[in-house]
Amino acid sequence: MMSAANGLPRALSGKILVTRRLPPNVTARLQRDFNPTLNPEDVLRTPAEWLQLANGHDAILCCATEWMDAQFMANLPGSVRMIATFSVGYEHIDVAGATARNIIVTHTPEVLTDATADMTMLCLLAAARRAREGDALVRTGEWSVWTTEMLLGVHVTGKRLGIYGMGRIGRAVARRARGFGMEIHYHNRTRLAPELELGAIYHESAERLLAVSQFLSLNAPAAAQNDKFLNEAAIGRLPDGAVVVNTARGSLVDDDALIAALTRGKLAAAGLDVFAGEPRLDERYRTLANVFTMPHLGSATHETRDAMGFCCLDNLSAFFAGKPCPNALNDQASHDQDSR
Ligand code: 8YV
Repeated sequence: MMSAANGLPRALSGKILVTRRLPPNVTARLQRDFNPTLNPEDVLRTPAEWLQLANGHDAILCCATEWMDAQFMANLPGSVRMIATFSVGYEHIDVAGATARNIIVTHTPEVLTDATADMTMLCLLAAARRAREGDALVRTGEWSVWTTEMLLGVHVTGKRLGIYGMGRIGRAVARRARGFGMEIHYHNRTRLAPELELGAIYHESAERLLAVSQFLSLNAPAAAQNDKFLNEAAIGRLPDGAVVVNTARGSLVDDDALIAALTRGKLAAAGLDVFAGEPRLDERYRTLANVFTMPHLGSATHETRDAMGFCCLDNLSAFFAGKPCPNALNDQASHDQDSR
């Protein structure tokens, strides 16, 4: 393709529709290198509104808050040739539909691995050590005396941690948990090579993993096969008094089953950073003392959010330069647990 005055291929003008407000450093580079339509007020819009706004744009830079299903893809204006999502998860995008229309879709793997694994450990420790109740005791002024029995939690050192989904984030959780003296078990579609497994114990079936998991961390993507993975039967297989952590997606959990198990004491506690239908969530989570909650903050550090934005921009730059996008999803239709 011939280059136009701005250095972009002639057929493309670098017009990017940006659906959410992004970190200042990312926005500055967007404005320097492209011709973006920004959303400085961070207005949430309907798919129909985004479709209308997309007219005349070459690319869309979106977040996991924008649902782009088959109908959305079918109705996207012909000008749109690429979608870069500011997330590692991409269940909100019909990648097959995009591929059918020759639209490239990219995501942001790797850059949020450490932050999300940190959040997993935060949720694990907070749930095990009753951080929610302890914090409330201090803040409400109800802490009047120290006793040997107050708010006793679940001991972490020496316990078995089952990791469901041993992709990048699952492995980063394993690295951290080893430092806490935990024994690592995992289930994945395929067994990892020894240099990635690092002594973690592989279970060919999720059922076997559940049976040994005194702690269970969900680190698999929101693929159809993982929908409500943690249901009544799965919870029934966990050892009594287990602690469950979810920093992946709310859709992996059957809320009724989890809440019932936490209420009747089958499970000791849960640490949840993600919820089905968030930011709405099952109201019972708000009042259960043994649930530690966070509002989907897994990747929420300054450094990580900048890196996620720059990852999107690197993919956009490659696309506009006519080069392969480093994090394209289109040719990886069989992504599963390993993709996070
Ligand atoms: C993001 C996430 O913050 O990247 C993901 O898949 O779940 C989060 O860490 C969020 O989705 C941003 O779009």
